[in-house]
Amino acid sequence: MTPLPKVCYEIFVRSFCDSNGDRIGDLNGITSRLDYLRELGIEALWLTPVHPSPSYHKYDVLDYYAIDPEYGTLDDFKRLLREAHQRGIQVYLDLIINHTSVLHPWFEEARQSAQSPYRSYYWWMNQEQIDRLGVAVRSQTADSREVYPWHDNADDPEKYYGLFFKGMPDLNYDSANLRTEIRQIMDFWLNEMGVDGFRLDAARHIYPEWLKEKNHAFWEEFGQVVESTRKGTYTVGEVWAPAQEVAPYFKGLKAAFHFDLSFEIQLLLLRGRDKGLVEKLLTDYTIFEEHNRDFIDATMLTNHDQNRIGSVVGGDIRKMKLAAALLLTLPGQPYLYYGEEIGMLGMKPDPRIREPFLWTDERDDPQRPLWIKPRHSRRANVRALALQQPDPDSLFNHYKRLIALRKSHPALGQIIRPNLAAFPLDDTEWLAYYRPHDEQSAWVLHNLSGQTKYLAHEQIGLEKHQLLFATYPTTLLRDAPLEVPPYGSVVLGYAPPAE
Ligand SMILES: [Ca+2]
Ligand SMILES: [Ca+2]
Repeated sequence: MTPLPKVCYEIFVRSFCDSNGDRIGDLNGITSRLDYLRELGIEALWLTPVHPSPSYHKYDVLDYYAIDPEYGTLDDFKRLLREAHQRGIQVYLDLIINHTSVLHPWFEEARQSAQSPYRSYYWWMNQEQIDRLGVAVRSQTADSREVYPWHDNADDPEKYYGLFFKGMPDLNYDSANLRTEIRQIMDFWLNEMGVDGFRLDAARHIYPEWLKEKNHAFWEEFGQVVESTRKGTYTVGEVWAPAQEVAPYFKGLKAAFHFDLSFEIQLLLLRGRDKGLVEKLLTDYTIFEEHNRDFIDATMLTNHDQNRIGSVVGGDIRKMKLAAALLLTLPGQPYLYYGEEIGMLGMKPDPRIREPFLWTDERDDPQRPLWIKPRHSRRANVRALALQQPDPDSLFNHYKRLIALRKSHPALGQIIRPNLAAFPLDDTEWLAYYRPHDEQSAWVLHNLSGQTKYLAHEQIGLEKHQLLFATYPTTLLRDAPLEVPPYGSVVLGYAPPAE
């Protein structure tokens, strides 16, 4: 079985790298940057949707068996996979099966007549049925602001359900034929194309709100189908909800994104004080474990639907370094969002958190996508990668060092059955925790404040330590207190006790 990647990377394909001069990021552009991703230490890629679609983000699919010509061809995709695999990088496909585009042939057929064989692929009701069920109006959720999810279909007496907006009709998994279609799509991508896993979009919405108790059974069956289609396939679900609601999805999906943690880390950085992050994580693990002891906690600072971490912390590179140190020393399977490693900035609306990657400082770097004129991540306020690579103090090299650290120390890189213990220090401007491991345990300390802080050796309480990592050069004299500059992090390794 393929090993579980220790550090993953989300690419918003349109904005990453252009290969053919149309200034739209594409698959060959990604392939041309695989050496960069390997240098950074990435072991898996999650690509945002690549199928033909009428939108710039492509989360409304027209054809599950093709690549949008803007991004390339199936052959380009195969080459990307081959080249990625040669570098020890897995590739996950973003599978959007909660809805299709309103222009997908299934829906175009379905909307023609109630007798269409595709009618049952979607949700249809007349106003009376909608009112009887009391589902005409929904409450907004973190991932959808749609309040009126029922949409008119010309002079059809029935409306169709589209949770996100009228351009994305929701699929109806009570249809056995639809389930067969999805099975064939998965088989194609796993066995004919050879992807390593799926990121499952909008997993918590697969059934509509009035039938949401059917969601968990759906994903359990899905998990079995994936496993029988190709054993060992990785799956990660987008369940944008509190941990309690995420937990049951681990019965069917191997991993789920930890949105709660993402927001806790952001709050921690804004407050400069810890309010029980480790305790919160330990509680979440207990909840997850009830459903699957081998759950994979997919962690991130932010993704393509959240304000970029660089902007959340007001563009302060020191706080971005602290954010990186938190993500990469806590348990879980971390996902970097492209450009985070060079300090890219971005605040909603959505296109503004998905701006082009800055490869070089050239005014008109031909590989830099230009589908949108950047407002946040401009050369004036984000140092391009080429400038950061030779600078040992750059954010990029900080990420690179942390990733290498995580990969080389089993205590830090453990994903299944997360090893974490609190290490209370009586001062909420510190965050300290312990990552126990048979080989070598690690002790992690973060200074959350804007002041240099000192910690006496007695407070660490353990004798045989070795400095594994420090954001800033740190003194570790036996007789002097540990000195940690503002927003600095320190990782110490402890050998197992001598027999
Ligand atoms: Ca292009
Ligand atoms: Ca749905």
